[in-house]
Amino acid sequence: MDSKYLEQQDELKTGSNAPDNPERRGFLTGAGALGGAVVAGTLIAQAAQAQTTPAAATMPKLSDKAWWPHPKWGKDDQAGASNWITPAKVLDAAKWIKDGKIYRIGRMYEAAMPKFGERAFTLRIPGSPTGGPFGANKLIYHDEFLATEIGQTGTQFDGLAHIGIQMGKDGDMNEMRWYNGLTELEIAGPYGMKKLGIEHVKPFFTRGHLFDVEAVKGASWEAGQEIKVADLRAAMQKQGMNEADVKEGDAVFFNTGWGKLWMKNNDKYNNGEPGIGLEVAKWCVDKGVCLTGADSWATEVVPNPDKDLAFPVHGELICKHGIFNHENMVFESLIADKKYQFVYVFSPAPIKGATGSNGGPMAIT
Ligand code: UVW
Repeated sequence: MDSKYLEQQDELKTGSNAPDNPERRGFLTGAGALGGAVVAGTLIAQAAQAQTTPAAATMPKLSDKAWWPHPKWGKDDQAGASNWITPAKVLDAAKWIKDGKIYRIGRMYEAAMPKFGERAFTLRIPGSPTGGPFGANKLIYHDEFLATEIGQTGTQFDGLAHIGIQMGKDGDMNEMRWYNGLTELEIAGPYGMKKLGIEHVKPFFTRGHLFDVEAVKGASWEAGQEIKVADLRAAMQKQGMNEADVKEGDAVFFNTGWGKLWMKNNDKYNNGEPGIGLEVAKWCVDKGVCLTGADSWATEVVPNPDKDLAFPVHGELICKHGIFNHENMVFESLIADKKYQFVYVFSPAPIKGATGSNGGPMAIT
């Protein structure tokens, strides 16, 4: 796949790709005064800076950076890089199953887990039990009621309606652009997204490659540290992998060590993270991967080393290229067994109009 849009990054340094959600702005407000430090509550100075409305003259224009129609999947596509998962791809991936071992690479969901901003995870079991007894056999049962951002808490799969880019003037819904150039007015609906909902994403059964950059460094990476392509190459060398092994439609995962903070130091976990930047994003686009994932809450480096940018990898991969992202993953068992290549299996919950999915991703070796 071509990467011409990634090469236009200089034009994007206007900050207009920063989210303009007032609630999210609340998390960012005030961070600028702290000189780049990341403070409790996910206040990110760099992101706050990127919130600044750029001068009109420097705003990106629709005409010079249109990423649509998608060059491979076409203007009407809503499935993005899940289109890579063809029967041939599945058969090829299946060749990597040798010992039949299944690894859980998603985390347990619980109310106390780290969450971005004000997101919530609230589980209630109505009644004790919820109902019954029924019939002569006296059957009883429990239900559950869950209130959460279903695709944005815990181990989360980012769909194509999750990330867009404000083009032109802030607040102009005709210039809030999503995958395939769809506008906010075209996709948004009060009872679910009218387009780009998670139900359009095809189930994944594909080759997965894990880059244990924590092992390369010999220690956990720190917030704000960017994983570069050179680090991936060092991981491949250490793990006995070849760059040519990463093929179109494969999934790539990054282990940074940040996941060790999960439920141990949630404040630190939430306040920035190490991760990939635009250089590795370009590598992913060039490789034609279907998905990225990491042991962190965004996969990408936060704050971004370029203080003008906020979550630029999300914008590049999800919005512009339809490449999915899986966050808050856990790779410890794979690493303990030195299993760096496996079959990644995940089917997003097909909730009509949802922007993401929770669930239980697997690695099969
Ligand atoms: C954002 O929504 C910016 O991040 P995430 O996809 O990590 O939830």
